[in-house]
Amino acid sequence: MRSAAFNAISDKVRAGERLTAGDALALFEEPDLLALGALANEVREQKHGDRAYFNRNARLEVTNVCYASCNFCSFAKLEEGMPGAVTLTVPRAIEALRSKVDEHTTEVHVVNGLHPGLPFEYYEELLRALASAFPHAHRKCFTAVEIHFFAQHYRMSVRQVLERLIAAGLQSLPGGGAEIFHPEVRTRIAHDKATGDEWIAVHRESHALGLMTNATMLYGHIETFAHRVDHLLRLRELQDESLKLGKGRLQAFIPLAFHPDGNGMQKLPGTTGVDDLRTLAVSRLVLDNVEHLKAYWVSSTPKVAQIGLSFGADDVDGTIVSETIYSAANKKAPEGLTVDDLVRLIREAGRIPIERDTLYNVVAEHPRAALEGQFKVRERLQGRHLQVVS
Ligand code: V47
Repeated sequence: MRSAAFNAISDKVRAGERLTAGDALALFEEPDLLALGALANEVREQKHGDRAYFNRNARLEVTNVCYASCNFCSFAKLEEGMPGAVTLTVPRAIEALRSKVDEHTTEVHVVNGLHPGLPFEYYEELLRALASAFPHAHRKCFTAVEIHFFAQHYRMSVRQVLERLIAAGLQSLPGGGAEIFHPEVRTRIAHDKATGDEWIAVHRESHALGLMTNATMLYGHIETFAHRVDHLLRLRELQDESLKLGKGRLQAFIPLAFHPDGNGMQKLPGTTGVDDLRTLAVSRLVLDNVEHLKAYWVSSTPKVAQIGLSFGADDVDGTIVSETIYSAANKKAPEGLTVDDLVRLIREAGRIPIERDTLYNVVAEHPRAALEGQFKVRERLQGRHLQVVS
């Protein structure tokens, strides 16, 4: 069942050799999913041992008004005044976050629609208000698509936008808006926002200014494996450049499984668990210069994210109270997970739960599951089974 190419690729991985586009494509097509997962797991354990990361984060979308009309999006409203369109004033945004943030929250993650009617000062004011209301929470705000939009709309360079936002309190960029970089796909699913090259240029500039950023890939819609490979290789190339410069860099890569509810591609079926695991594993093997790989439980479900911790991933993102982009496209997604939920999910995967901050500083290390604990779980499950049978 294993392909002929797989052994040669395994040898390259074990020798620390970089994989080519052809290797990456062969891995996406590899029939032996478990062998692929085991190889990605080797790399994951070399980098992180048994550690698996999560954080306590809160999400906020201050406006869902967005002039762009991405086919995959179930969140955006084209214009202010449309049913369901929401734009919070800065005080209302802070008020909305107060119910989600406590003294243990280490990150606020803010992303928005591309609203043509707000002044740039609104975003500066928002950052200053976040810093003053929640000084303990790192501000990871605005996707590269938003930064590119700000530059065009307010007639500034990307660097000027970033410098003003950093002065107002911006601390890192999330990885959203990357979708699929290749123009064959991007022009069909996201034709009126930053191109792939423009997305990359914003991250390059952010890294040069010393910011850490993340990167995502929206997969499981109309793209081919070759488009995914192209996406991964462009990110690897960006990271090579940024590492050479030695300032900021990509910290984590997050594959995002497409969800079809309520958007322009709702006839598509969405991804399967096997594709989610395969995509994690190939990402781990190809992105040899990116430290962390997130199995984002919101997109893949907590159960698949948990298994993902043995397919290359070392992070499950965080408590995420509470996001609206995915919940608009997947009504079944839970709103947030507690720290206890995340610790249990990681422990039962046989990993050590590490609570981190946005920059991967360790906040708390939770003990791994004791063997005794696992036996207790087994006894409990057997007990339950016996009750059902008897
Ligand atoms: O940019 C939108 C995606 C992203 C759908 O940086 C969809 O740590 C699936 O970027 N189906 C926002 N995906 C989420 C995001 C993110 C998530 C977790 C961690 C980080 C990080 C960033 O969600 C968007 C878009 O690519 N998205 N609609 C949909 N229907």
